[in-house]
Amino acid sequence: MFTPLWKKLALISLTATALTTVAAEKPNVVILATGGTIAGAGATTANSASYQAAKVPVDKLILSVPELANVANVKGEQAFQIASESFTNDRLLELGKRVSALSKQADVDGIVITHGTDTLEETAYFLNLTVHTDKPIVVVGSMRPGTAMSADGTLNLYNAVVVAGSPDAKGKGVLVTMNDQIDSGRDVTKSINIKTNAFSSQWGSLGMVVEGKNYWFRAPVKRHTMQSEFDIDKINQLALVEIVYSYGNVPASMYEAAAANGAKAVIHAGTGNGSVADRIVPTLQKLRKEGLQIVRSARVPAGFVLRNAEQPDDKYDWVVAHDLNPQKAKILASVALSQPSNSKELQRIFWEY
Ligand code: DAS
Repeated sequence: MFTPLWKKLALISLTATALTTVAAEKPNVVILATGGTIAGAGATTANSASYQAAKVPVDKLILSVPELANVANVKGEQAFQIASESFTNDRLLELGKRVSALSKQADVDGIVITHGTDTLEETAYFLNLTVHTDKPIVVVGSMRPGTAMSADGTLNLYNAVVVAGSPDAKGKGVLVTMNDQIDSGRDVTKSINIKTNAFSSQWGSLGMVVEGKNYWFRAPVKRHTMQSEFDIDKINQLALVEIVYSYGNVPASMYEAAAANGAKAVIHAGTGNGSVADRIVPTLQKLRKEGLQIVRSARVPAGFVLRNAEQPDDKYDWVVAHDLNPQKAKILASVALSQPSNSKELQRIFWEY
């Protein structure tokens, strides 16, 4: 049966309109890939823990999850291709500036960053502190490579794109979607190093994402993104901050080495509630007098460090990291000390962020 040309043309333009309308209805989400296990590849499907991270390029990652097209118009960008234990302050700045630039584009509704899990919590907190946008920014990784049986990266990435394209995820700070949870980039930490439920927040997740729908149960109370006094577009160097992991018999030389290395602050990953051995106190007092900021965090994974409890912080002019673990405290101190500060200001910042 012959179809007249005018009918064919009408059909084509109708389909094009329909597709454009559907595309226009879907959010525009950019996936910035940095590497990690989510881009990893193992020799066999049985290799869920032995594999090479940072192998699969972003375009292949997107192709491996065709369902992404049902929830968003997705574009990929390869920022880096590294395992995240190899992140540096320079990488953080480069990534943050790119995220900030993308967030300012009118044709970008949300941003996903695929990332290794080892330092994912540091990057997520860093972006939470410095990117001035209320658009959803979602950091996502995986514990198994995409080549393994029951790989978790596929659904983690799908969930990340759903959340990044969700208007109800706006203004909640930087988010992390792992294992169906939606966590705050501030609170989340990698607490298990070999299971898919690796990430947790001691004050609880913000919500869950299930079958493409977000379920929210709480909102962040600490300052972030739009309410932050720190702006990635104005930061060109992060302050050097070192962490000293404390233990019975820890020598004072560890703290002296941090100072000699040019650190602006040392994060004391203390035993218990950030306790400091009596033989270490004189060294910390000397270093404090020489200008090094002393921040008491704790090697204990949960709780928070109390100011002036067992340690006279007021008397020694020390800062407490509140509930931030040592690696998060390092991120906050390196951002805060990228501009002139003092211990009173630094303590305020640790209460507020
Ligand atoms: N080496 C780890 C990393 O890149 C692999 C991972 O878990 O993503 O953080």
